[in-house]
Amino acid sequence: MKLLEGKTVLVTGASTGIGRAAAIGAAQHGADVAINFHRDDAGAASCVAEIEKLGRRGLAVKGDVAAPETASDFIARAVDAFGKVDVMVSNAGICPFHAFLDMPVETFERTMRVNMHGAYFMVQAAAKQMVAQGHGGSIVAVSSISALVGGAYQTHYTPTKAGVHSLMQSTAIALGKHGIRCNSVLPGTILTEINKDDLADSEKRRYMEGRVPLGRLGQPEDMIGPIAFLASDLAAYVTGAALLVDGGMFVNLQ
Ligand code: NAD
Ligand code: RM4
Repeated sequence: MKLLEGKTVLVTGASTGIGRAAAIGAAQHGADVAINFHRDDAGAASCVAEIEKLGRRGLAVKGDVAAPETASDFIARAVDAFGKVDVMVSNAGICPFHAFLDMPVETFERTMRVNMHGAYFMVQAAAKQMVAQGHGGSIVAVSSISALVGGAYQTHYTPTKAGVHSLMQSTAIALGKHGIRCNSVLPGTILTEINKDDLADSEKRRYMEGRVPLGRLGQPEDMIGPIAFLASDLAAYVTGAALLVDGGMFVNLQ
């Protein structure tokens, strides 16, 4: 069953990981897809090639989400190419693991700017376009299980993920009258570039795996269904919600 037939889907940070899977997954579900990427030209080109192999139109637009003009440029380029924006998946993010007491100011500020400011600008730019179009839309933010629980080496990161989740709650209210739904997905631990070094520590990896009732860490493709569902008309009465996609990690106390 194709959930996104005829829709135009935009995904930020889609040259790798969850964003790439969400972009290719949207094409599998029948959408044309525009991706934002930061530096990885080859990754972006191969993501577009996968989208086109599926018979859908693809477009890659380079830009740093921390800069507000990246958002307006991304939306304008996508509208030029595909005529409209139906779905925004705000996914780009960083997590440079670091201890709290000696957190470098630059690391803290950059993490805030990419994860929180970046999501804010992208969501706002997409919403402006959707309001102008007049036929609603769907925004899905990639938050995290880390919106709900902490991490000793993530004191700069977890507040951004809680912030993104909160942003979806407030924009759901602000945009409801325009028929624009806003939800977040909360991935648990998904094997991507963002945690490659952290999980290279075999003890840490075994600990994280042991916390998951389904018995494995996630793959980027595990995020396709939940994101496509929230993006689609199947979720027509879902807004302001958050969907944990963590193999049960969050509820696993004892
Ligand atoms: P990833 O490193 O593969 O993907 C992050 C993407 O964001 C990369 O493509 C990167 O180039 C892009 N990006 C980084 N800074 C950017 C910038 N300034 N402008 C534009 N793009 C930028 O890792 P991922 O796990 O796929 O991460 C995607 C999202 O998922 C992040 O927001 C992350 O917080 C979230 N998340 C990941 C996990 C996990 O376990 N992997 C869990 C919860 C949430
Ligand atoms: C997630 C969660 C994961 C971690 C990534 C980087 O939000 O905390 O465990 O690997 O971030």
